[in-house]
Amino acid sequence: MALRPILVAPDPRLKAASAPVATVDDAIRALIDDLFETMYDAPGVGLAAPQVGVCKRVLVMDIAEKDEESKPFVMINPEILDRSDSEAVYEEGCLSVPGHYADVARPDRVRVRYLDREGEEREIAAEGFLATCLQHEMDHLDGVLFIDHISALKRNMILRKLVKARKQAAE
Ligand code: GNR
Ligand code: NI
Repeated sequence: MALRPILVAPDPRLKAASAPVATVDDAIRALIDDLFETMYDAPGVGLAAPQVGVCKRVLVMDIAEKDEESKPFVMINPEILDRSDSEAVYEEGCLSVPGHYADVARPDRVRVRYLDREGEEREIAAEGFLATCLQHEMDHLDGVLFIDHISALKRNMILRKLVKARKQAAE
């Protein structure tokens, strides 16, 4: 198990579409372990493989509150089967967009098919914050960040600040 560095926008690797996993093997399970370790350390409620520079369709999530039992989720090659017409708005953040938050509207309910850690096909119906997180993580697999869902003005302001912060950190 290892912590992996999390990429920060703007980084071309966060804009790329990730490739489906052909076989769920021990190498994929090792990646999953690293994603969980990195997500809990950050801490965050989700993490997608491209955020650590691995362009594979793998994500992990755990939206349990601190005082709740942890509810780890792994999804490999997730696909949205259905989305509701009704939307919900949540304030989103992203470990790859540190320090910035914005309201994003997304379908309130989604049904998703995916492979679990054993490579077994599963389906989940998610609503509320879980549905938002799931869509946020799945977006990463297509090179999409939450700031791509807000106005270009706000997005460019955030990206400029991230570039400036990176330059200052390098000094
Ligand atoms: O930790 C995270 N919090 C969060 C809050 C609202 C909506 C989505 C998220 S996901 C984010 C971790 C992350 O960047 N996952 O890709
Ligand atoms: Ni994110």
